[in-house]
Amino acid sequence: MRNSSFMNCLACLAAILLWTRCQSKESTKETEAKLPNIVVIYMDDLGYGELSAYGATELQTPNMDRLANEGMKFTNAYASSATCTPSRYALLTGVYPWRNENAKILPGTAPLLIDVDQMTIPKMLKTKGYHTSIVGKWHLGLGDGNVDWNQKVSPGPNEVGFDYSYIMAATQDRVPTVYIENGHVVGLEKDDPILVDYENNFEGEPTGKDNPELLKMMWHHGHNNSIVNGIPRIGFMKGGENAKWIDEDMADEFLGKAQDYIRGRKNESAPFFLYYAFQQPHVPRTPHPRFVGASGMGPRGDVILEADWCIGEFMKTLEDEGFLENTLVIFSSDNGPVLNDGYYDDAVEKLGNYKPSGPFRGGKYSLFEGGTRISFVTYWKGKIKPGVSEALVSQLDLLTSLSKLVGSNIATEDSMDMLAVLMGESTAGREEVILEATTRTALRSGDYVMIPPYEGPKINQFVNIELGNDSEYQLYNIKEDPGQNMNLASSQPEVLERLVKRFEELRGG
Ligand code: NG6
Ligand code: CA
Repeated sequence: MRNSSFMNCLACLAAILLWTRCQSKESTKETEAKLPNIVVIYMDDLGYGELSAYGATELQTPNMDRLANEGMKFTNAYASSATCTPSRYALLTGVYPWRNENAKILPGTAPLLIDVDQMTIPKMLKTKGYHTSIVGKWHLGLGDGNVDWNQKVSPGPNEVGFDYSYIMAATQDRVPTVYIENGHVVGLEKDDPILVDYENNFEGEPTGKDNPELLKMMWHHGHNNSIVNGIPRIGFMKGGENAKWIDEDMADEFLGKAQDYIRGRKNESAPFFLYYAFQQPHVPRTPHPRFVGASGMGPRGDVILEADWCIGEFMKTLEDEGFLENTLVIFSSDNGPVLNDGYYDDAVEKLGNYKPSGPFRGGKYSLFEGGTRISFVTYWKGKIKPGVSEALVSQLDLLTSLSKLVGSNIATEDSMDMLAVLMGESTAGREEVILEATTRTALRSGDYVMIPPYEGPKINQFVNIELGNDSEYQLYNIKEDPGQNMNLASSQPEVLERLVKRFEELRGG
């Protein structure tokens, strides 16, 4: 009798313990469930003025517009650099690219630029239980600089925080022209290994330079090495026939992978992070036949419409899977626009009155505003009220701001907590930010931009873009003079002196 009541008691105790454990498990699950999913949609070379929501008159971008008009549209937001690799490095790590001397446009054979011990957005999110993924353009180097593309390619995105990766290694115009899924070249056949070299061609292989008769797209400058799908590329590649991507299918391929990823998260309790890095409108511009001629502006306009369509389809998937109200979507671009970036594709000829940089001077590669001032939108249905924000923000700030959003205290020195600003709850943006273009830097402070003297050409003749170089200091009030036409360096010497001093402090530190 006594024995059995003791047993009863024990059973009771066990039940209570079990119940409390379940309860606490439930409550962790609940807190986890409250963390939002996060999607970063990142365009490649899309200028400030290319969304109708940002003033484009010749192109209609209804899906990008929907994000901008139903979310918070930023008019004073910057990419961290006027080219791709440094911008992407800063976006993911929250570190200014000029702190890392290797953060410049990388060849397809470059080693991984991000240190495997370095903090990144996906790593930070993983400390809070996120599942993380990248689909699209990487361009941050892979491996140790001596990659065998026929083995697992590592370290890469999976070693710096991404649980899943489906990427192109560098750019659409650089070899290797293959997709890589979690370190493995997709579709590679054992008896047709891939060889890649950026210095020397492989014997007997045709090139854009020597075999123009094989080309369906002509090169203008650079881009005259190996030919893939009739398009001459940067770098030499041999083999891997079955693995080579079809350029015109790339948008659909990445969209499909992004959608598959979202659908696969449906029955998972962990929140997710997706970095969806588009390849458009970077060269070579290869719209799917569905979009050929759609813009009336040639392939460059067509691929922007194609990307816009992809964004619409992607957002539909988020909605269909029930994620829309619990997902923060951030839309932006890695650097400003360029028309002729190395191929003859009518981008210049069919431009008409269209202004890819919007009201700004310069474009990709430039220290003028057109290089780094980009469209930047935060969208979260039911959470972020539609509006326009003039607050100064940088893509650098995402790491610390998202960290705040998910209740982590991870932060970097360069990345500022702009969460309230991104959520549209505050207009208190940054006071200053350093701008970068191909290793040259300038300072934006308040309404002013100061560009120190730089040697070198004023214009890059190939791409026909003003680079911002001058033998004198340049000072502009970009609120009053967004086109940077009036150099105030001599009429406002006190402002110039203050900005130069601050710039030197920041750069020296
Ligand atoms: C340049 C290429 C340009 C583009 C750029 C990278 C030449 C002459 N030009 O070197 O076409 O590929 O690199 O663009 O090769 S980015 O957006 O990825 O930074
Ligand atoms: Ca780019």
